Amino acid sequence: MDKGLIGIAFIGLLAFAGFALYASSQTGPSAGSTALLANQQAGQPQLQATGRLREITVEATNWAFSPSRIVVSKGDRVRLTLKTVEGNHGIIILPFGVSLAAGPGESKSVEFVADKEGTHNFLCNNALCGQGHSEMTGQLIVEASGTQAPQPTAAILNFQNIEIKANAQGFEPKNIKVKAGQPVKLSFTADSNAGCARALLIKKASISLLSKGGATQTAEFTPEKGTYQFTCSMSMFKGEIQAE
Ligand SMILES: [Cu+2]
Repeated sequence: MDKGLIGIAFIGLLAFAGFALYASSQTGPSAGSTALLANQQAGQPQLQATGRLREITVEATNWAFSPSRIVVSKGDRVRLTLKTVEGNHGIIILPFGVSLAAGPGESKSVEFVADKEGTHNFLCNNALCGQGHSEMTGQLIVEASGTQAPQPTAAILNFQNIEIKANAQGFEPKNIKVKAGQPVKLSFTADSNAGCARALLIKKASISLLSKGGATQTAEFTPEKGTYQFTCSMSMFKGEIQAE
């Protein structure tokens, strides 16, 4: 009888040890140790950095980014950390697939390769941000690295000009038709009551325009056949450009 009990206890112990071993093999190393490339997350092929590693921390407060102007060179690998000092904030930089959100006292990081030259707006996209939300903007400037062939001038292209305006009711017009395959020059102007519609985002075309003080901002892109949704920074206001 005693022997039977010991046998049952032994089998139980074996089963438990086996389960513990299995469970630990499923957990693996901490997921936090692998930082995903933002470019990779967006489903694009992995990009090779040709420049330096730049570690940049942007502090978010109510309601500003510091620094609000970041300069890197084309080809740099950027390790960007969003550190929220107070409030709830986020940062999006559309051309590089960057989207981070952090609550009070939190830090979040992402890595990407700065492969697109130019001035790229960044914005807070956290819906919990609060009343100063539309003030939270900044610029990532990607400068040419070394000597490069000059870009062909856009003047020879035959642009389709479109215009979007923003006010407290959102965007106007909300439905725009263009020809696919022909470059579009988009002008965007927001009035002083536009709130979060001061930012116009077209994710599919990696465009983020910001109109402050009634200034007109422009962007150029060549649409493929399909629908290009545009939104404000919090996706409250929407519209679309149809390329046919
Ligand atoms: Cu914010």
